[in-house]
Amino acid sequence: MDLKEIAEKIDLHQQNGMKMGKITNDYPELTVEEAYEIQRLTIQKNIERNDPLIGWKMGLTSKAKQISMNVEEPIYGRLTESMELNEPVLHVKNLIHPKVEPEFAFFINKELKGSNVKPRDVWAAAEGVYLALEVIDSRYENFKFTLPDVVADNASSTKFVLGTQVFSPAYTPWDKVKVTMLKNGEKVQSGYGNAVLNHPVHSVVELTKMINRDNLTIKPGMLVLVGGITEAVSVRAGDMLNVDYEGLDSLDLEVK
Ligand code: 0L1
Ligand code: MG
Repeated sequence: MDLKEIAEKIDLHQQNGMKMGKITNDYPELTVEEAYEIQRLTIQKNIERNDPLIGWKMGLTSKAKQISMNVEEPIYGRLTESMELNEPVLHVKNLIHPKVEPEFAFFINKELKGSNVKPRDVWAAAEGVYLALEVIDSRYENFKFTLPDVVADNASSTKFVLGTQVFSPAYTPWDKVKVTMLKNGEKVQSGYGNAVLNHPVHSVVELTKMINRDNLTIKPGMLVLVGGITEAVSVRAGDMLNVDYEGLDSLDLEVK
């Protein structure tokens, strides 16, 4: 199995929004560790195209998603500059079957590293929290995959957009924030921040520990998308999303 060759194939499909068969159809023995190496090699191609790494995302952070995939820990993906939308408009032309989920994004401005990191270390390193919408778009047919497949495909990362306002990490109990998503004026999802590993801060703790296995750290200036607060909602051209984060602000996303 040539991990570099697999990474090249995934990169091609990510860049062109083309669906593909599961990697594990061809390589059923693919391990999660090898899949993270494929992810790293794939994102290395973005970096070589002047699309730098700007942060990390956590996925499978809700108990419901972990049970549905029969896993006991979340997964992570890598965020590059081209994934960030500069305005709340999503163009779906080069996407396959996009879904949107409400999240928080922690802006980390002090290095986080090691296997013993605690919530208070994250609070000391987090300069701000943004309200965020993540667009996921698995490259696999019908959004169906095994754990190594989705890890290799960068945890379905595609696009994200942040709210304009930054919030102090300290004053808001992020686990208690109620989030309601409307699609074309109809309520489609709602949830609380505690859907993310009981408290979103735990997601940054877990990420730090997980990447430490490969001697990686969260560098100052990086963003961390902590995981979906509700189920992800499918979107298509013409849709309008309005997401209310009770007591904080609301985000809109126009789909074109
Ligand atoms: O951001 C996420 O939680 C997605 C993780 C990968 C699983 C999926 O694509 O649903
Ligand atoms: Mg997500």
